[in-house]
Amino acid sequence: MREELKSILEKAGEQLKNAVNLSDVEDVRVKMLGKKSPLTDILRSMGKLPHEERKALGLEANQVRDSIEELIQKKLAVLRGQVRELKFKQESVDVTEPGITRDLGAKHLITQTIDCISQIFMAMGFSIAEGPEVETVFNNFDALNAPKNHPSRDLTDTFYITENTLLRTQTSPVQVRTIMAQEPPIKVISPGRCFRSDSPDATHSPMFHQIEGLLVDEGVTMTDLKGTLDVMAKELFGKETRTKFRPHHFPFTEPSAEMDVSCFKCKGKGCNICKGTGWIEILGCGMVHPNVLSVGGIDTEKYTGFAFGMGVERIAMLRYGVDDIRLFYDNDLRFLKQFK
Ligand code: 2NM
Repeated sequence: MREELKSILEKAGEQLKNAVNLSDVEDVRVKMLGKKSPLTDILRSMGKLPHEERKALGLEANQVRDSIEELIQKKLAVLRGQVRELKFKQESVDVTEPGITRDLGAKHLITQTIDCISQIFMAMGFSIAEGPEVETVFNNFDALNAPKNHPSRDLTDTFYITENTLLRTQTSPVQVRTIMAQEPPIKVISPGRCFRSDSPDATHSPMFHQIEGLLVDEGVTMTDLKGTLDVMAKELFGKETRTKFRPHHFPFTEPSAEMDVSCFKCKGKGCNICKGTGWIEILGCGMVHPNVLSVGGIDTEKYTGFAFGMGVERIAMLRYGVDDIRLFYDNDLRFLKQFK
């Protein structure tokens, strides 16, 4: 029987060596340690043996059983390791493989320009005010001190919806709403879409964007206006940019001015961008007319204010070297993708 035990252990070792998966190992366990295995037969038949022999053989049979169990556990560990490794291989990602590049969208050039200018003014403490694109004639013209016969009111220049409503021709009606709703100090800018009945050409579009600004407080003067807009010009076109104010006329400001910046391309020497003058006109501005402040019930003896307005498209064209305003609205991806 000792021989038999030895051969059982050898057989189990042999079979385990040939096992290739977990179920093979389970088969070996049933065959070699199960109820119908030769080893169980031996253990069962030992009852008939004399006491001493039974003890010695029992010990050996148990050792064989433990050894087989140990071999099974070792084999299981090896197989489970192989299974895990296979799974790792199947699930692993080759990080050196080239990625799938997706065509990302981007903000429109006009939106980028508005964001940039808004950022400059927000850094100086201005907040953003918005209003409707369909406005009242009162907010768009009357409240802004525009004479009843002012040419900008003409049907040929303005898109009227009814006798009393129109598509705003500037974003100043937003400042009018602000004046009527708030007490000084007021410090807002209003970026937004405007409409004028213009035939499209390289510099005109019937839909365009403006950013206007308004500051009302005690003791506000023209120097505050010049200082604020000079900061903006330097942020927008570079630290070395100089500014110059020329007298002008608007119904809603008195005095009024236009601001030029020194040409960022030729630094003032004269080139194609500044048409040889060294200067580029970028906005209109002035001290808010008392008639406008009065619309909001603001005490014009106590408060003064400055205001300014600029065309976003014009600034975007200068900044990005675009020579035709229509390119912004053609939705040609070959143009739009250049500025991602
Ligand atoms: C400009 C030029 C000068 C302006 C005035 C106002 C208001 F509502 F406060 F009176 N908002 N914007 C203004 C002043 C706009 O655009 C060329």
